Amino acid sequence: MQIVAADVIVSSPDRNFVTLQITTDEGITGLGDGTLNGRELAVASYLKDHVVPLLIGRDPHRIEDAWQFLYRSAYWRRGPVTMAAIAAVDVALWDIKAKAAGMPLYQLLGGASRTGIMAYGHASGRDTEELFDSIRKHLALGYRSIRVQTAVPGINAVYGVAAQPSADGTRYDYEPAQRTPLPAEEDWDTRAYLRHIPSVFEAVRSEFGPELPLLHDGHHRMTPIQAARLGKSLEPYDLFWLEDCTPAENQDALRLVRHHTTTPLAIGEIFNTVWDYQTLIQEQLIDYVRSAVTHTGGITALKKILDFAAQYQVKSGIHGPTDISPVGMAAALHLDLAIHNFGIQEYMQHGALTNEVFQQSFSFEDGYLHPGEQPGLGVEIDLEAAAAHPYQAAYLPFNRLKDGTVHDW
Ligand code: GCO
Ligand code: MG
Repeated sequence: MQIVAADVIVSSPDRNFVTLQITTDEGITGLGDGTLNGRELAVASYLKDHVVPLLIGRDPHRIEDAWQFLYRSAYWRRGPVTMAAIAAVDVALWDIKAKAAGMPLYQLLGGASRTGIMAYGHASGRDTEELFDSIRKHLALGYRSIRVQTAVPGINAVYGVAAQPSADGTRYDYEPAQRTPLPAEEDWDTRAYLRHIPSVFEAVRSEFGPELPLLHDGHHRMTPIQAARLGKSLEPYDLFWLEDCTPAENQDALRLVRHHTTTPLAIGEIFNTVWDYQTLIQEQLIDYVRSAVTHTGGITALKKILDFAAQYQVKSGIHGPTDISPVGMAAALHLDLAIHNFGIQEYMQHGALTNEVFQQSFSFEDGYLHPGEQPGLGVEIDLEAAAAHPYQAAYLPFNRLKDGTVHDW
């Protein structure tokens, strides 16, 4: 088999997506996701201008070789743009291989290790009442694990809270990237946040009881000692995990957090290779790997990271916000089903327009996802529907402190 074409499709149904479609001389096509929120066109150009010409004529079955070739021949290694582009190729090749084998992709990754994939959804509210309603709504949708984010008194707009006014005054509802010519400016106050959050979890536990797995995302905003304090103050509420408590470019920072708290820690949605995890995994400083297939060089690379993590009892918690396309989500679901050290899968749910562009065969029942039994990933793209929603510039927001200093968002 030979690759005869590779097309980069940038579409914006409910939001922007970068999709790679690889076509073979046998007529089998494969899809890969290269969406990098707020920087989509950089990946599209990397693929179109620098990668597609290298793919034509290659044997699509040689996935490991393609991965090593794209990673090493560029000379400039790692980084989110490069690794998202490699991921798009890698996942498209896995899709082709599984379609050629006539099997759902998870079968090629070792077969199912479980019957379903536990998923968590995003509940949020501006106050306790709204938060409780949101949790009840998620339970009614079938979620059995819930991430909890709330507004903080004294802060105007906080990451993760739907229904709050965003920086331009409209509702969030909750898609953080906004179709605006400039990134929206939000505000932040770590002391106010640290004072408020424990009371939120106390209220949620007393309303919903001790069983419900609860998660929380700190979104990179704390220093190590602040994160340590938060972890410690949340211990009575038995969190499933505290996510991205610090910006983890400096892996050593997590050692300090870990020494102070038994709250489980998850990190890595903005990491892109195993090298970002080396200390964190080897020293067991974290409990969950948050990387997406899409941002970590694809199934080939994320499977290796998770196999490495398994030696240290570190589990998966694959990133699944709306900026991972249905193609990237499907890739995650096949991996989730196959690996032994599965932890949980984030599942935020795409909008109706996105589901028109991407036909999917996964299911979500009683809190569990399953990728389905279609050969390959189980996702097809409707090119006409995609073309009807051309790219629209959109940016993630950013934060400033009260004195105007730019802070992590
Ligand atoms: C999460 C993430 C997302 C990111 C988004 C940025 O835990 O799902 O933090 O909400 O903010 O993916 O593109
Ligand atoms: Mg996160």
